[in-house]
Amino acid sequence: MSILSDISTCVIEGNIDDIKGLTQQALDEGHEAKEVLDQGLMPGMDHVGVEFKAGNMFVPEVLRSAKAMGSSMEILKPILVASGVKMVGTVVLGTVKGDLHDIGKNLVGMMLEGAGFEVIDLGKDVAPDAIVDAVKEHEPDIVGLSALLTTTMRAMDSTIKALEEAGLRDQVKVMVGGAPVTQSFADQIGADGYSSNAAAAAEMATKFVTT
Ligand code: B12
Repeated sequence: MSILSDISTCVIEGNIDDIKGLTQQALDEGHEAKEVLDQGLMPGMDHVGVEFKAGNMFVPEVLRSAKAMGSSMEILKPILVASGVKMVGTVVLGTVKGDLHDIGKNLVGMMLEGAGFEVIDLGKDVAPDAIVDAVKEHEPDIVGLSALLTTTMRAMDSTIKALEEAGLRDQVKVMVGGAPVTQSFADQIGADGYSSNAAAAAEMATKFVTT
């Protein structure tokens, strides 16, 4: 097996202990950082996405895979950035105001990074104005909003309205998610997309920037 498929296996198995060493070894052996990303990490994460969707992998395992991917990306990212490799797109991500749940949002962020996006994670309890400021500063392709409480879902609506008021709504796609959020709620507040899980969120984001 090649070192790149060993790296894929580390992602699939959530092998945080070995992936950094293998990533460094692959670079030392002359593989380009982009090659390690495209032929090592991405196929691993694609596999995880498929298995998660099929119900064969569960949240803790996906988190571990995403963490393994993140450890490798710590080594690759500075090289990719320095070599000018364009990320697929940029996403400003946050859990909305009043809401402190961030496990799902973090998972979405990791899957987006896995799909090649630069993720500006604003954290949790993020006010609409902070999203507006981040859109002005980072000019992302997509804004991702997470909410886990029926009481905080409304803050998604306020955030979209704040983007409209700032004249920024047409510049970004807004995708929403979190356990209480539904497609019909997303439609009602004028979001561009909704997905029920992190793998589908990354797929949707990719569609937003490629179509
Ligand atoms: C962990 C947890 C907490 C932790 C949060 C820790 C953390 N760092 O996140 C703590 C203990 C802090 C907490 C606090 C509270 N919680 Co709580 N919490 C949960 C719990 C058990 C799990 C949530 C979770 O992480 N799920 C796993 C993740 C992976 O799933 P997920 O978030 O849905 O994300 C997935 C998708 O929704 C989607 N997704 C998520 N975000 C996004 C964003 C985008 C853009 C997209 C496309 C997709 C997407 O992808 C993710 C991955 O597949 C749920 C119960 C449950 N089983 O859901 C209750 C729950 C959400 N909490 C609840 C409540 C009531 C509270 C409290 C009010 C309790 C209290 N009285 O203090 C506080 C509120 C604090 C606050 N202001 O936010 C209720 C909400 C009820 C409701 N209908 O509003 C729940 C449902 C429990 C219950 N049955 O009553 N909680």
